[in-house]
Amino acid sequence: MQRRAREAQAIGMVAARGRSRRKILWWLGPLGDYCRVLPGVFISALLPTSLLMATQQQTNPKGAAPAPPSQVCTAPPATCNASCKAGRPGGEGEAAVEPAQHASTQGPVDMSNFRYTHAIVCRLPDSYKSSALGLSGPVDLPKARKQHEMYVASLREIGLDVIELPADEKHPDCVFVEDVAIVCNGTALLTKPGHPDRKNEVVYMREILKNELELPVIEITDKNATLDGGDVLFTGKEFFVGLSSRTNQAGACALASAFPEFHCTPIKASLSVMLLYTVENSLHLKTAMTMCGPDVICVGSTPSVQNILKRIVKEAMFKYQTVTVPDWVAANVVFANGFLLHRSAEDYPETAKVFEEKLSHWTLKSQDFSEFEKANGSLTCCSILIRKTRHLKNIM
Ligand code: CIR
Repeated sequence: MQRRAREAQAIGMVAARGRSRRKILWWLGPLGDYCRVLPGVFISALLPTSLLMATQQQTNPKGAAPAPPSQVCTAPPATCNASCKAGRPGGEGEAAVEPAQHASTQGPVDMSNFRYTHAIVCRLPDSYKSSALGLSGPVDLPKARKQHEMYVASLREIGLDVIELPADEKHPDCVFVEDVAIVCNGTALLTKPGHPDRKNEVVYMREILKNELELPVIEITDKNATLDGGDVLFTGKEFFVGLSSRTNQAGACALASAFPEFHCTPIKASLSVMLLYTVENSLHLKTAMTMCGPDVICVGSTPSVQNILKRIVKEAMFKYQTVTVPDWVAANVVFANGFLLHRSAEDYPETAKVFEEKLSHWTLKSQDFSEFEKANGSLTCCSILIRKTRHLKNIM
C-alpha cells in the first residue's frame, strides 16, 4: 500500500494540502437539533408520523426554496438510525416529471454543489481486459487506455487537480473509483462494495483520502451493509440510493448516517432495468440517470428507467426537471464546474444530439467510452469529484 502511495506521487499526482472539516452547520432549527442529536428511532417514538410528515411538508414544499439542512426529518424504520426513509423504498406510482427544455432559462441557479477542485481517478490495469466484472465483449486495451487518458485530460480542462492512482493489477475493476467512496461536503464515506472481488479496493482509497487529501473519512461499521458509489445519486440537495444487487438497505442507512444534513431516499433500482439490460445484474442507479445541471436530471427514455424516475420524483423532497435521452446508458454524464462531459456522437449519436440541443448552455465535452461500457462502466464511474473547502481554522 505504501509502495502504491509512493508510486502515485511519482506519477505526478497533485496532492492537496490543508485539512477539510465537516461543513459548518450554519443553521439549526429546534426540530433539526432533535433530529441530529437524538436517534431517529427515538424521534419516531416521540412524535406521531403525521406530525413528522406535516413538519416535513412545511419545511420542504416542492418547488419552494430548500429548507436549511437538518430541518428535514422523516420517521425512519426501527432498523435505521438516520434521517433516511430506508424502511420504505420508493414504490410504483405516478408522479409528474417536467422536461427541461433549456434549464438555463429557469432563473438563478445554485451551482455551488457542482463546483469541484479535485478528482481521484485510477489507471487501467492490464487485468481489466480479461477479468473485469461483467465483461460483455473483448476489450481493446490500448483503445481503453487512450479513452481513459482523454477522460483525465477533460477533467483537467474542467479545472480539476487530478489525483491519478496507479493501476492495481489485483483489482481489475479499480478504474471504477466511484464505487469505493462518496465525498460530499468535505467528508468522505468509504463504501462497502457489494461485489466480493471489489471489497479490498477501499484499502488504498482510505489511504489517499486520509493522508493525501486529508479528508475526514467515515467507515461503515454495519457488517451487513453493502454500498456501491454508483448507486448514490446526489442532486446537490438530497441523496437517492439505488437498492440493487450491489447496494442494500443497510448501505443506504450508512449513507444517511454519514451525511445527516441531507435527506436520503432509497429507491428500488434493480428489477426491470437489470433483468432487461444486463446479464450480470451489476448495473447501478446512476448508470441510467445523473445530474446534468442544478436540479436537472438526465435520464434514459426506456420504460423501466422512466419508472425508476417516477419513483424518485414521487419521493423527492425537491422539485427537479429532466432531460430525457434515447440511449439510457448515455444518460450517465459528469457535470462539474459548468462543464458537461457526455458520451460522444460516435458512441451515441442520437443522445449527443439531445445534449447539443438542450444543454449547450454548459460547455459540452464529448467522450468515447466504449471500452468501459463493456464492463458496465460509465462516465461517472471513473472519478470521484471533490471540493476541498477552506481550512476551518483559517476562516474562524
Ligand atoms: C463492476 O461490475 O463493478 C464493474 N465492472 C463496473 C462498475 C461500474 N461502476 C459504476 O457504475 N459506478
